[in-house]
Amino acid sequence: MTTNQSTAPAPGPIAQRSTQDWQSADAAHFLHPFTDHQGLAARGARIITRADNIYLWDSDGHKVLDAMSGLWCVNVGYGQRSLVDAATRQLQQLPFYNAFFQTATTPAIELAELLAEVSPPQFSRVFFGGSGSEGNDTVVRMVRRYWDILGQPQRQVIISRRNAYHGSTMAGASLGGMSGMHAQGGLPIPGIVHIEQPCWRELGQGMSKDEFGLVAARWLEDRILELGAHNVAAFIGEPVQGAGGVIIPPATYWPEIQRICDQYGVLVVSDEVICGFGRTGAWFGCETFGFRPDLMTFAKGVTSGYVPLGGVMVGDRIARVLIEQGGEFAHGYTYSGHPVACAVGVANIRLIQQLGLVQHVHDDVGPYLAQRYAELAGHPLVGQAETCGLMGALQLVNGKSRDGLGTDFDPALEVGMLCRGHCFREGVIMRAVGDRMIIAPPLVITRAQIDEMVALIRRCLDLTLADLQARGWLS
Ligand code: PXG
Repeated sequence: MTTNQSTAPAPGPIAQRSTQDWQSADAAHFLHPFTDHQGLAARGARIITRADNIYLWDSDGHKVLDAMSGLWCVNVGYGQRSLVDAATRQLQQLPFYNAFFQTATTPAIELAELLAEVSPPQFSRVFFGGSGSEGNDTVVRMVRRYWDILGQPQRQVIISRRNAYHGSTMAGASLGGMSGMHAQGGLPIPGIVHIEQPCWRELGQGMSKDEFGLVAARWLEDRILELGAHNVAAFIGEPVQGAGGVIIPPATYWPEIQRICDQYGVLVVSDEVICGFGRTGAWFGCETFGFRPDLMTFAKGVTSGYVPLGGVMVGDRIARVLIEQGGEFAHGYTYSGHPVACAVGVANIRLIQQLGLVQHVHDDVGPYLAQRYAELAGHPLVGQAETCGLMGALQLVNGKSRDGLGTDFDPALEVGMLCRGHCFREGVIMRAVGDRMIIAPPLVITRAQIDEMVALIRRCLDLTLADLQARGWLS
């Protein structure tokens, strides 16, 4: 072939293929992530065909409010022209070049500079990858390399938490604390251990939230002492656990974690893949929760999901050692610093700055969501309603109208999934983590759109309640 023109027949426009046709081709060829394919084939995938602002449309023209920002990533909302233009310009000028052999591209340099500007002051350098999982793989190799250079090669162990999510690669899934993931593929890899999560609802009964925050942080100290501080390389955590169900730690937790890590010389890694880029009402979640990490993993919101990009912000303490004493760090990806992804990252961060989205979450829509969620706490199915910035969780419980508190449903009933089904049909996307209904809408959402979203959520809670009543599952 001497031509770059494809000889394959062009796929027909969307209108020429029915939803059913897409669904059967999907079932025949596409293995989806985290999916039971027999169940999917029986129901058929929902085919999403376009989006604008905070709304999606499927192949049947059904409009839905995307209260999950795609997958916690479309921070600036859909249809932002400046991101599309940045990608188009870069694709035309230089679609790819690598950063391995004494070369760099201008978008990667520009994004590195901009990330240093918006990150906390200890960060002036970045290592790029293609996703959050790759970022966390980089973290594991980098912290072990750091201690090795410093003559402490036995400092290998990384401490994480049960019910954490840090990705799906071997290192990412090992750092994560999902037992279902560990069971598949012989994980965790050696040198990764887990402590309990700072979930007050599950583990803090009988204590105030602040008391529990200190207790939960001291589980880290206990584990460091058990392992021997000289063996512990780092502690990693999401400021707020996202995929684990929007678990918001007590205010006392992170400062105490920082104190403990400082005392024992353990590095602190903040996984900002969900919390970064304005989600909590600050540029990064560590700023909201008052700690000072040595490394920050990022992905998702760095490009608002328009193209894949991730990486690690490397604190000066680590960068200095790697650069001045380490020689070559034998690590990197073909797409480390991909010019198109980085050009979109630059346009995305500039847009967040121009629109003042971090302030918008902090001062306006974050507090407004908190207020509207506090009202939802009165719903007979809702045992707890919590928010942090533009993340929210509603815990569904049984029998609240009987005793005012309620109890958890039998997990086998999959009440969360029932509610999620009502949500999609009614036109709002929420995630169900067990019976915890979670949201993380685009940061561009307005107060009026929050009202619209909360009205839809309330309606879905009502429908779920009626459904449970009809099935005789309420006590
Ligand atoms: N860290 C955190 C905190 C994440 O939330 C990753 C790392 C991995 O990023 P990549 O780009 O490799 O996927 C994530 C990803 C869910 C869900 O169901 C959440 C994620 C991914 C897929 C599903 O909530 N978060």
